[in-house]
Amino acid sequence: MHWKQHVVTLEEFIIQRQLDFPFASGELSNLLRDIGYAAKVVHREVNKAGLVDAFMLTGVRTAPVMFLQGEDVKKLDVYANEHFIASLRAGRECAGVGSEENDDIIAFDDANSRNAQYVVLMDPLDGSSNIDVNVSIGTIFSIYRRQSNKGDLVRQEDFLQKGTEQVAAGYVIYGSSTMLVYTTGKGVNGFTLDPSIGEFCLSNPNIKTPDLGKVYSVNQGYYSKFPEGIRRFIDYCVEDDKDTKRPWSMRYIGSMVADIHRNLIKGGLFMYPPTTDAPSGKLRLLYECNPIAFIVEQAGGKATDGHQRILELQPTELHQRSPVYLGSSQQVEKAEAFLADFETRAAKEAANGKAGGPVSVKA
Ligand code: AHM
Repeated sequence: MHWKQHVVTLEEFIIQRQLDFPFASGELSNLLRDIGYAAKVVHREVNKAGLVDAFMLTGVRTAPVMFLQGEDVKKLDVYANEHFIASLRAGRECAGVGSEENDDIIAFDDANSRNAQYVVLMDPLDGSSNIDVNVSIGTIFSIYRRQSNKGDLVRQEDFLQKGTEQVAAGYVIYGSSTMLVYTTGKGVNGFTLDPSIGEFCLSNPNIKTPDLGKVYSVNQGYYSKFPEGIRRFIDYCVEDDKDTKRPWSMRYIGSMVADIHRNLIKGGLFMYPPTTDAPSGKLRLLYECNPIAFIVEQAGGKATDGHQRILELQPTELHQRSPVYLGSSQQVEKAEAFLADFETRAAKEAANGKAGGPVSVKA
C-alpha cells in the first residue's frame, strides 16, 4: 500500500521556521508570503506569454504584429514589476522597494508601510530578452532591515547596504516548472509550484552545492574582450584532466536565474567577468549579484568579484554593476587564481617595461 507523504507548502514551512525564533514578530514571514503570492501571479502571466505570441502570429489580433509583439513582450517586464510592487505595498510589511526596472527607490507612504521594518530589492523579470523564445526567466529578490527610523519615509541609504546585511534572499525560476528558492541565512530551500493546488511545495530541502562541478557558464562570445586571466582560465576549463573532471561542459542560457539554478543543484561555476566594453561587467550588485551570492554561500559555494567576497562590497549606487564569479568553491577559487596571477604578472611587466609571455597556473 502507498501512503501519500504530506507535502509541506511554502506557507507551512515559513510558519514552522518562524516558530524556531521565539521572539519573531511574523513580519518577515508575512513578507516572504507576499512575495510567494506575487510569484504565483507572475507565473500565470509568464505561462500565457507564448499564447499571446501565437495569437499575434496567427493574425487573431488585428493590429500590426511587430508593434504588438514589442508591446506585449515589454509589457510582461512592466507587469511583473508593477505586480510585485503592488503586492508588497498591499502587504504592509515593506517600507519601500528598489527595482532593477526603476531608476529610483519607491518609498511607500501609508502609515503601516512607514512603520514597516523591511525594504525589498528586486529584479522582477530577469533574462527578459528570453521571454519571446520560451526560455526560462526568473525573479530575484532580497530583503534588508531598514536603517532609517520607523515612521519616516525610507531613503536611499536603506537600500545601499552590504550584501552581508541581507535578512533573506531568493529567486523564482519560471522554467519547465516554477520554483521558488530562498534563504534566511539558515540554509537554502527550494519549493516547486504544484499548479493543481496552486501552492509552492517543499521539493528541495537544504540545498547544498558540490565543491566541484563539471560545468562552467559564461558568455564565451566575449572571449576576446575578457581580461587575459579569464581567457587563460577558459582555456584551462576545456583542457583534459581527470582529477578536476575537465574538460568542463559549457552551459549558458543567458538567464542568470536559470544558469544559477542548474549550477546550484549540479555544481558548476557561473561568471560574468569585466569586458573591454563593460569594465564592471553587466550584472547589478544590488538586484542580481548580492541575492544570488547569499544563496550560493548558504548552499556552501563561493561568490566573489574576482578579488573580494561579493557580500562585502559596499554599494554606492542603486544600479551599480559588478563582475561576478560564483558557484562551486573549487572552480571559483581557480578563476580567482588565474585572475590574480595574470594581474601580478601584468603589474611586474609594466614595472619592468616588458611585454608578457605565456604562463601557466598550477592545476
Ligand atoms: P536583463 O536584465 O536585460 O534581463 O539582463 C540580465 C541577464 C542575465 O539574466 C544574464 O545572465 C545576462 O543578462 C546575460 O547577458 P549576456 O547576453 O551579455 O550574456
